[in-house]
Amino acid sequence: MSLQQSRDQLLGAYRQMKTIREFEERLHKEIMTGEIAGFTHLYSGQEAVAVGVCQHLDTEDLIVSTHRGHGHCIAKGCNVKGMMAEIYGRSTGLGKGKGGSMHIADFDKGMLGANGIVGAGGPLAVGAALSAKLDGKGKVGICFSGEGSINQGAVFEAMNMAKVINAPAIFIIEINGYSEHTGASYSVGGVDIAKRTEGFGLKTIEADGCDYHAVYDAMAELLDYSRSGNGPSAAVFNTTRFFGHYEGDPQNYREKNEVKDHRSTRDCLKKFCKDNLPSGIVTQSELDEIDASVMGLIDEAVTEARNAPPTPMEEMEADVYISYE
Ligand SMILES: Cc1ncc(C[n+]2csc(CCOP(=O)(O)OP(=O)(O)O)c2C)c(N)n1
Repeated sequence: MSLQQSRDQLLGAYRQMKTIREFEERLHKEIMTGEIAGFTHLYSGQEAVAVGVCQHLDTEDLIVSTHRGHGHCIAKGCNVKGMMAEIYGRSTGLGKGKGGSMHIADFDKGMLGANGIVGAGGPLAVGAALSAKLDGKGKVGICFSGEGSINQGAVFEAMNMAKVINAPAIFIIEINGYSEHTGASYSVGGVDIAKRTEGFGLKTIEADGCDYHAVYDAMAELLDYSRSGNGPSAAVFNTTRFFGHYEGDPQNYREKNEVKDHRSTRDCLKKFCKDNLPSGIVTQSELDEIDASVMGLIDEAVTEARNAPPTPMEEMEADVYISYE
């Protein structure tokens, strides 16, 4: 039995997941046009994790993301048009077009940043958790990361430090099966990631990352634990990614029909509909309305980004360097 959620909560969660999906599906097409510079890593397929986690958070809870960060940004409330403009390198972007896909951040929303360095989020999240602990308002610092990051020393140190200082840090590990092009069964020694996090003394829950309700329920328990002064915790979610590691990845390392099969059997949006339509708590026409409004938003985001001015050369260095004198 899943935790009960109101109709508004469920519709809100569906809207977020659908927004992430359409943002990514559209970007996949737009990148082919050659108009977008830089590397992009799409999150499509993993939406239930970002949304199931962030549905519990407010702007004072801080999250740290990865190179595959669009889903975390949207779920945490970042402005979708500002994100699209950022990816297009426009002056209207959330980082004035200087960071691109892998450096989207919005401190006002408690989104401390995507990050191109695998594993770098761990120490940042512990810092966020320490500041939350000192503030004493029951807030948390959350580190999203893939199973590749779990082999990084910085993440081990972060987990250890979080436990030693009893900080409300929560490590979310999204197992999408691969680190770049290497299967998790090869790259993760011992394979059982939950045992690793438990080894650091973190309360750990494993759940299906393609099931919004499973993620939401697991997070309710972990947040209750970490917000109440019990220290750090971890969630290990099995999920899948629908695109390559980066846009342009030929994906020769995947089974021929793997993505097609996952799109038909492990799609978190389909699962959400299957779980919530039969009871009538949400209706197909409500979901259709959301679909239409999301498509409209993404269309506008792309058109506005395309038409926005690029960041002028003379502003390129502004906000990049800081003087401590
Ligand atoms: C410290 C560091 N080492 C290597 C890389 C190159 N790299 C970029 S993404 C990636 C794989 C990360 O895999 P995972 O953490 O599972 O995240 P996913 O891509 O599956 O979301 C690697 C090795 C990097 N960016 N930073």
